[in-house]
Amino acid sequence: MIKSVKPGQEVTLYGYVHEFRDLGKIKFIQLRDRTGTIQVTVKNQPDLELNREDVVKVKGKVQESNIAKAGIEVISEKVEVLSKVKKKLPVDPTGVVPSELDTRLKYRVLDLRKPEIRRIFEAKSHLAFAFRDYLYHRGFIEIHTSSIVAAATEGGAELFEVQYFEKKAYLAQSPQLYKQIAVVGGLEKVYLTTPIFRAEKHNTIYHLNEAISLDVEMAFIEDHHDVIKVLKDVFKHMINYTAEKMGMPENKINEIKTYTYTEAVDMLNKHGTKIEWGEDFSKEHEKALYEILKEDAYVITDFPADIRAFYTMRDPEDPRIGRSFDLFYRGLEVSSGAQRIHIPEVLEEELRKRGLDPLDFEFYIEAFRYGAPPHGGFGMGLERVTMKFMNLNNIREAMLFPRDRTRVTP
Ligand code: AMO
Repeated sequence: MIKSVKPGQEVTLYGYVHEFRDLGKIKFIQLRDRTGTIQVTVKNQPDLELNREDVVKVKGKVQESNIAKAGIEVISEKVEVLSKVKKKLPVDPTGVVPSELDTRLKYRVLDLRKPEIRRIFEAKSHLAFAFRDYLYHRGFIEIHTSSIVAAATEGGAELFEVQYFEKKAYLAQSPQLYKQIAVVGGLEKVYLTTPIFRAEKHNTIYHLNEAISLDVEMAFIEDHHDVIKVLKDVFKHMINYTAEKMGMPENKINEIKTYTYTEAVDMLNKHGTKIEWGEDFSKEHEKALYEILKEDAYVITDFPADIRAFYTMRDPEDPRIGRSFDLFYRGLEVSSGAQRIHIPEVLEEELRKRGLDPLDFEFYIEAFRYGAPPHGGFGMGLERVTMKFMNLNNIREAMLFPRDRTRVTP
């Protein structure tokens, strides 16, 4: 790796030709790998001809240098060409000439060669690792559930249909039903990092048609506040760990406060953004709330039950309210969750209320007929968190190969 070489070492380095200067007898390569660039001075290969982004193997000795930017250079014994660039580069991998997002995504293979683009995926890797690491060390079990499912969980309109032999099936919008069954089955505390699929037709900067969901589900809770505590702790750990690793201490967060939906509605109305109790937050409401609170992260709880998914438990004291919550990060909803209904008859009733047929959910409802602990959990969108952590303008930036209405390749 280029970053770790020291003067005096004999090295073999692999990388891309970032720049090539040919002065006849002497040639200079700026050799680049993902850790940095180094100057290579070539004095013994007069025929060597290179272009930007050719891939080479360099053997040589590292020495201090007055002219090289990094203060060291490699005096080459041999440069071996491993791959030649075959076409004009459609995206400038140095980023000096900017490209549109569409073009960059089409040529992601070149786009990724820019350090600032690679950093997005380094941050995403740290965020996902911190999520897993935190839960693993607290007795949660990582589970894996199928992406091919028979029923909708988050509203019927946003499903991708698949032909599953003679039957119709769907791509999972969420591992919701299965993480619940796993917990009720006795795994008690589980987490997943899994693709979710949403056939949302609209193109927005916050929606992907395939995203990565970080899911948690846990049994034997008193109410949703037990889950909110885990959500806050794991989220803080994800952000603070990643801030440390990425050298972005300004991103660290401390306390995450909780407000009820009713408090949020009051705050919005008081500050001139009209909203009726019972309405779901629009993007404008979310933006206005962020401007009022001016906090990087906060949790809103106790949404009206009717605007939440069918599996949300109602508050026994005020059934208009669902034991539910959302986490907002830099003004964007990044996670949502709830205490779940664990009484089969109540589940059936909530399904019917929403015009859904309990028969379609029989395998799920059945799981609650053999003793089911009170339980709850949440799902968190990894790309949304990455997007806000890295201050990106579009969620597509946070997905290596994003799927949207018009994009299924690369
Ligand atoms: P929900 O539908 O709110 O809840 O999704 C949870 C989180 O997943 C992310 N997300 C998305 N990210 C990018 N593009 C999308 N199209 C997209 N859809 C969702 C968001 C969102 O907050 N089963 C419940 C979770 C639970 O209760 O455990 C669920 O799926 O960050």
